[in-house]
Amino acid sequence: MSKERYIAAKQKWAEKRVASGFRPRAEPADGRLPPGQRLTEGFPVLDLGVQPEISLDAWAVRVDGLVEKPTSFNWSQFGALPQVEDLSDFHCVTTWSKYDCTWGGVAFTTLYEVVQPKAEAKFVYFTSYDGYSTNVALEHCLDGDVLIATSFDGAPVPREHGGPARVIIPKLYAWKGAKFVKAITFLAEDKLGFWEVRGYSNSADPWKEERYA
Ligand SMILES: Nc1nc2c(c(=O)[nH]1)N[C@H]1C(S)=C(S)[C@@H](COP(=O)(O)O)O[C@H]1N2
Ligand SMILES: [Mo]
Repeated sequence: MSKERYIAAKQKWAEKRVASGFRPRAEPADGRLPPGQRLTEGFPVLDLGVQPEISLDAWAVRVDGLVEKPTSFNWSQFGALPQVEDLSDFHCVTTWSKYDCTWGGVAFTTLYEVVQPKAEAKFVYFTSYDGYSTNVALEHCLDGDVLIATSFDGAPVPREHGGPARVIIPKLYAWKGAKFVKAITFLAEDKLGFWEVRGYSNSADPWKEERYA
């Protein structure tokens, strides 16, 4: 499917499900699987039809916006930051969930400490090398399990899953985690990202089944 048709189809899906009276379910399917999700053993790939190839030499992530110290990290600078690992479950809005993903990389809170956001900063806008974007309230980014991941299950994040580096926000639907991340921008006002302007929820809490806006 072409990129435009895929995007249009996914947007239409959100619109149709809203029009047909989709209502969030209150109760999780079990203690671990959020409502309306089913478990997958594999690891599906969701992208816009482009998997940008970024060599580690050319790679950088910029952290900017309302911060005291805007900083751009190249690959070796990023690798020199404190590294953490986190085990989490992964929930995609298209109803699949994957348990027990081990992500390694730099905690969002580490970048936060380096760039020193100003008091007005309340939202974060992520931009990716494939043109993708997504937005998250700062308070959700400050959870200890939010990472800019460079490894998955002990190996470099494969290109199709967003390498060299991708954002992981386990408590939100996975579209809030930008693959191929290129810039992280602190904002005073919220600014909707790629899927958020196309009918997907801004808050994206899988436990409240916040799929659509
Ligand atoms: N840059 C970028 N990040 C992205 C996407 C994308 O198309 N481009 N898709 C999002 C969606 S909808 C999901 S479900 C997850 C999928 O991650 P995966 O391909 O590793 O399963 O990445 C999210 N981050
Ligand atoms: Mo998704």
